Amino acid sequence: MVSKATFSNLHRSAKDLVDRSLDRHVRLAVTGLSRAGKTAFITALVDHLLQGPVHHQLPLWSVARDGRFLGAKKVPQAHFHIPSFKFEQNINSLRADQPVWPEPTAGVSEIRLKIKYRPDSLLWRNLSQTAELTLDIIDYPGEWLLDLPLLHMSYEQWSEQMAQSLTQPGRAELAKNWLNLGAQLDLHGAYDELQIAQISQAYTQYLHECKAQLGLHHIQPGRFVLPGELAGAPLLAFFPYVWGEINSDHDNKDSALSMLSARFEQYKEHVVKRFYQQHFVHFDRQIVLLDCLTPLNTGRQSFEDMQTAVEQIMQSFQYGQSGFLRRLFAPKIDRIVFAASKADHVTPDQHENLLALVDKLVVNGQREVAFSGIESHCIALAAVKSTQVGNVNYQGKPHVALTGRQLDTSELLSLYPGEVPADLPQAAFWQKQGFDFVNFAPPVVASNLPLPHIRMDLAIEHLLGDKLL
Ligand SMILES: Nc1nc2c(ncn2[C@@H]2O[C@H](COP(=O)(O)OP(=O)(O)OP(=O)(O)O)[C@@H](O)[C@H]2O)c(=O)[nH]1
Ligand SMILES: [Mg+2]
Repeated sequence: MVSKATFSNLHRSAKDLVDRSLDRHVRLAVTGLSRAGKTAFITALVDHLLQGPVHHQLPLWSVARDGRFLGAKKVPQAHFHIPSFKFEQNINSLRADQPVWPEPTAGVSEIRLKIKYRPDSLLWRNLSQTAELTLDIIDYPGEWLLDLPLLHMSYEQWSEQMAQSLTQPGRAELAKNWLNLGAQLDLHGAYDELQIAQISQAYTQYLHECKAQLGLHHIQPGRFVLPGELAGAPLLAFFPYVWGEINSDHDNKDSALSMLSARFEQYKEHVVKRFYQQHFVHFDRQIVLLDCLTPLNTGRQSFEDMQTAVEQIMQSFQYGQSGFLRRLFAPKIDRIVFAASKADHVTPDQHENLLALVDKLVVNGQREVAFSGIESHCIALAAVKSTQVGNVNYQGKPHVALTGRQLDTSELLSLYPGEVPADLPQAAFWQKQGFDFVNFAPPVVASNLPLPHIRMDLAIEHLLGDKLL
């Protein structure tokens, strides 16, 4: 006889199965700061899935390892108003006779796949031989998450913070043109559209220079350097007032100050909030790609800036404690992967350190992320492995080294790039500056073979493994 408790267990597992059968749609968001490797990651991921189960190139993905992955196909995306991820263009570049990396991208885009697999559960097998998961992959710039703190700030507070940031090394020098132009502004006088547009352009130029010359990513407002479809809109024609105290007591509605504060408020409302409400709210899974190696190479300021940017990015996933965030959007993300990208730039003996470094970068924020009910994992990966590992003889002894085609010259190069610090680098690391980062061209891959990678399968397992049971 079936006891009451057993019956209730059976009932529950049957219900779980029905729920699971309905839960066959995942929106996977891929983000990271500029050049972190988002486009390469998505292109490689989609290519692996479209290649199907033939090559057994994904042993750490349980569904593929167990022989349950049956294949995938590209289907029309869900939202026709969102630009399509340019998969064909990107994969043609990577798989060309002389492969090149995909073009940089500036905004949000998406692609939809259907994955066919054989379910794991015995009970499921009785119900259906195969199942399908609809996977939407969304690419968006991590810089857009850096704007979140603006929502808590007034124009005055933001201006004060930006004035302080000018004291950081090298910034005031790059800001010279903007500072000179803005010094002529009569804040309480009637606003002059042309003058505001000119000073805004100079401010935007300054932000671009911070990115290009100082390797900085923590740039506000984020859309000024990555405007996407907002390029040229008056919504982006404002700047912080850094030429003295702001006294708004006796201000009038036609003043430059009123115009600047109004645009700042509209930016918060129509750009920052809208991104969370239209996009972020629908994400189920998230991978944040972190290129730790370029800032290690560029220097201390660039690395510390990335660290601040990462802390800032993590705030968007800390809604567990923030009533404000939960009111702004009803988040659903339940898993995040923090991935050190481009791991093929260091020798395998350094992968452990690279992983430890990512761990250290995110560890503080991770506690809050866990409090939001989000499971998180750290990994080190290469979307498209562009180097080979071998030995070179140096001073009569064999040393492990990487060989790849240098991006600029296309020439083969063997080098030992140096040691990755396993902890956030201290002063001594910067003094000896022992890291030698070289950009490599993508490898030449025969059209019938999968793209070589490092731990893409582990990334897929963390992001989707449980959705394909
Ligand atoms: N060696 C190696 N280099 C990589 C890999 N992924 C990306 N890169 C390098 O990093 C650059 C940027 O990669 P993208 O995928 O375009 O990065 P992104 O985050 O989409 O960049 P934006 O669109 O500009 O924000 C590439 O042009 C390559 O030089 C990788 O797996 N291995
Ligand atoms: Mg891109």
